[in-house]
Amino acid sequence: PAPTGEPFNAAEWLVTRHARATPDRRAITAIDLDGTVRTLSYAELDAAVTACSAALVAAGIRPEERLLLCMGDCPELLTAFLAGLRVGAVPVPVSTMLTPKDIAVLATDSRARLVLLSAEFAALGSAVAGSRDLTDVVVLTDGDLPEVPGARVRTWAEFTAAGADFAGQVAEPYPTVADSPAFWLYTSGTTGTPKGAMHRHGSLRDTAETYARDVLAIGPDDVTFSVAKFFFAYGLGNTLTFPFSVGASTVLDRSRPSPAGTLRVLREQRPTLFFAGPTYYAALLAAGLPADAFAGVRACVSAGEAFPAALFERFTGTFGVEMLDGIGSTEMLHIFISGRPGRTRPGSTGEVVAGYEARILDDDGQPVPDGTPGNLWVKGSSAATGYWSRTAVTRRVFQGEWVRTGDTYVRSADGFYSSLGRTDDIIKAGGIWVSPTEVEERLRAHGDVAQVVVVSVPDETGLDKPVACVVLTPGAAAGPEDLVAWCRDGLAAFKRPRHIVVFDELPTTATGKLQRFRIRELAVE
Ligand code: 3SK
Repeated sequence: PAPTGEPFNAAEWLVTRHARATPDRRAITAIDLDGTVRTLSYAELDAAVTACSAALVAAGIRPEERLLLCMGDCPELLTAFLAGLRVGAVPVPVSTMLTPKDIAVLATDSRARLVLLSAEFAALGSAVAGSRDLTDVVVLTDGDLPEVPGARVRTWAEFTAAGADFAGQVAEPYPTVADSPAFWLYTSGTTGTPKGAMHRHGSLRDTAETYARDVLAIGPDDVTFSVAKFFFAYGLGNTLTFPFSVGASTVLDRSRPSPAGTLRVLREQRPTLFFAGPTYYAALLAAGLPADAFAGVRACVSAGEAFPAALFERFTGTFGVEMLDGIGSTEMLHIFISGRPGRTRPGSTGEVVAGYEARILDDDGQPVPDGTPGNLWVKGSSAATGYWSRTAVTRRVFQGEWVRTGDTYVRSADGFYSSLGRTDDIIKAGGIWVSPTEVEERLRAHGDVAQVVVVSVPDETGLDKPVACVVLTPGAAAGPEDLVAWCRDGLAAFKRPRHIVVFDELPTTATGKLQRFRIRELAVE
């Protein structure tokens, strides 16, 4: 019997149908770490995806088994992701900014069968050793391979060559339907424990239609470039789903984002749609890019954190480019409230994207009138089906068709939504979640720290950054710089507090609970 539901395989939809219709059209322009540029047509990408699919089958990967991808943005990352979809497996792209310990947690939690690393992250191989379900590690390298006891370790070339005899088995994609499990993206919560948001094949098409087609009016001649990397939900849509939904092309840059590198991409690759977050737009302004840097870009898109009005106006005033702010989430896969071309308002995220519904509720779940802040909830078909193995938190966040965003918002009478920050204590810095609990735990492990609270404090451009408010132990020798360095060593670097504020004592309630809101006010002063 056929599987229930509309047959739909996202890899087939994103690549194979274009490889048939427009085989020679460019799909990817890839800039490697040494600056060399490679291009792939749709036909070449499709062939690479088919070869990788065969290699997955040869490795014994079964539908719905997880493939952990920890790789810089390069053609093989997109190839492996698409091949996973093609064979019905579940690729899990993970952050390249995490520590080996963090990656080991994700390999174990996801029960990954296969881990794929690009050369610059090869050392993570030893971190995933001992992960219970792991059988294979593949490294995109011509050089040395890491030792991973208990797993077969191969280069990308060895892995794909082993698929040669299995091509016949992947001539057709695995018969997924729109509702089939497709891929997971991890997100962290207030406690720092990562949650794997599980997404369906159909959701990729849904975000392409609601946002890329209806808001961006993307077409085959567009060229996308996303500073946000592929492992973010935001980057995945910008880099892969949106351009490939219409047979357009994407620019991949494997290196760490820098204003000089971005200027080179703008000049040499001429993207028409540019995606980043407010912290990066502020860095581009501060770097003094020439006023015509965005001359070839028809729209810049921003997401990840609220865009301060003054920064929005300075950026658009300096570069004369349209800026579309938006809010999405890992749970919703992409943007559901957005500015639209010709309809943006500085300081406001924008209007609800067609296909989604939003509502603002008070703490009792009752709708609040326009102009009154409340909790933002959203409904739309791209919502994740839940978090892997996390029932309690899934039930709190996914309630029927509605998803709790955790953001406090206010709606104007004419339908524009503005962010007032997070409803919980979690911090978003540079568009990336930082759990205050995790940073506090690290600081508490330092012998000179008696008490600590980590809060978000706006910097000079109005963008939130983590700041640690500490009480030191009597006779403590460590200074603020030592404590920042302590965090940089023990945590992923992006989680480190940008400042340490030393207090004699931290304010508490009558019952002795730390008053986070008051501590935040004091830290701002
Ligand atoms: O943070 C956001 O606003 C966002 C946007 C698109 C996709 C995913 C995310 C988290």
